[in-house]
Amino acid sequence: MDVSEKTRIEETLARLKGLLGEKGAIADSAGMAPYLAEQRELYQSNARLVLRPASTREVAEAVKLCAEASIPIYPQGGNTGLVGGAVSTPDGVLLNLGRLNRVREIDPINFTITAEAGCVLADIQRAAEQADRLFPLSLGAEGSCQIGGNLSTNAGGIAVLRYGNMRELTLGLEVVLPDGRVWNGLRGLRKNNTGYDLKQLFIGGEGTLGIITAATLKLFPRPREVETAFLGLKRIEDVMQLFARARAASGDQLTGFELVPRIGIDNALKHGVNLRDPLKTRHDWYVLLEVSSSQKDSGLRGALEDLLAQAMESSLVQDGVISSSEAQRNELWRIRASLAELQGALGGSIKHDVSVPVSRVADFILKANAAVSARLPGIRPYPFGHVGDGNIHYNLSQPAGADKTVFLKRWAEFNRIVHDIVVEMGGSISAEHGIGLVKIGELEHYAQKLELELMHRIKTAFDPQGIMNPGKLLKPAP
Ligand code: FAD
Ligand code: 2HG
Ligand code: ZN
Repeated sequence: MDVSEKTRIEETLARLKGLLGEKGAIADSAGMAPYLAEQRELYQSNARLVLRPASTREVAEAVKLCAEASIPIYPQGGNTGLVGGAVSTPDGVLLNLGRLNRVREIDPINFTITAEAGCVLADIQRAAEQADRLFPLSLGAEGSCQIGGNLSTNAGGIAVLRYGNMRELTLGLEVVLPDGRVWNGLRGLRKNNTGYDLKQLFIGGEGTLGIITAATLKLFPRPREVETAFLGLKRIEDVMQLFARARAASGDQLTGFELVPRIGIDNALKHGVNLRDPLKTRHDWYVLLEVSSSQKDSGLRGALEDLLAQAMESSLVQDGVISSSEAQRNELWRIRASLAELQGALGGSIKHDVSVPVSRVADFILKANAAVSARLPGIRPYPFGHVGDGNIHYNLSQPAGADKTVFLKRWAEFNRIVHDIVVEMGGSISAEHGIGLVKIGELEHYAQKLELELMHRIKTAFDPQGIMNPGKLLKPAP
């Protein structure tokens, strides 16, 4: 770097501090540390400054200054992402959206909420509830992840089956582009056929095309009745047969259908706080099934009992419980939520957030289990998650007593085994967590050449300088 460039960067950093003030431009290492840590401890960020602007105008002006000095910008929400998407480098600034946290409008007749990107997901759920509406996105990190992060990763979670993922929940966006201009696409329209749907490029764009500052999101009628069951099954094939029956019988009332493996229950009972086995008998597989209705006295419980009685009669389901209180329901969901949090207790884990057509889920798990066990006897498959969407968190825990570092060195090898099976079944190597840094090589390996070419051309069209979250999702163009 020559002297004039160094001076230009120093001047820009000083102007950023002047623009954003003490609260909005953090330069000391203790203040920066929480933003520079990474969820899975796979990476350590670094940055010239952590920026915390408090308005769209401040984001736009900060981006404009960075663009003029070609300083890389790394957008960050709640920093709960699992693929290293919000990691920053020493030559850049990390731009955290946490202070843009206002709900701008709730329109109960249009069934929409317009909120800033830094709003925490759980706060948006609460704001909707106070207006007697439902914002349905729900996931384990909802107490800290932010709407901007949810949009940029196209987050999924436990209610996609009924309500769709973030892509389907979004009507409009406001975005600061990599040159500092603001695109106001905050429309609350269900129908709008005026050319390319630009918002979809930013949703799932992992912050590589611009910084989302606000969004208009869909709301739904609040459920008046919810019934939750925890069921024990013998075979993974039975799980998927049960799914088909439940969906056919319940239609849109089926809101959640989550897979829990026995290894997850054993681990939760050993390492979780105040968790109990919901069933008296042991089973290889469990399903957490939820149905809901926006009507009172909808006959939901009776219909669920009938479905389960028939499933037990035909030996599809071995045992089960339907929750009889909100407390019991929460306890069942706590077991499901603990799966991700507690897996680390089993040592090193290689994650695969994959999807296949729902009809191939059982086939996938059986084939992948056989393949990874043949490669490393004693490896502990830990498959769980949103199987009603065909999304399996096909995580692999190290063999008991094995060396964690040695196991994790085989990451790429196991990725290849599992992802080859996924792709052969017409599936996806990233169902809901995104590409970030972790899967960048895998995307290059599996994406069609034409897809990659089009993605690079989109990136260049929006961000010709390559300063917006560089090195994420796509490798920088040569
Ligand atoms: P961050 O981690 O801060 O950032 C994620 C990506 O978005 C980065 O690339 C970042 O640069 C970009 N970004 C963030 N904000 C903006 C913005 N305003 N504009 C542009 N780019 C931005 N994910 C699921 O989909 N389903 C689950 O069920 C689920 N469960 C989880 C459970 C646990 C316990 C944990 C730790 C994570 C889970 N996740 C899940 C992953 C994670 O919570 C989601 O990916 C979430 O959407 C990330 O939001 P965030 O605000 O933390 O984003
Ligand atoms: C979940 O569904 C999350 O619990 C986390 O998506 C998955 O940790 C994981 O692999
Ligand atoms: Zn998940």
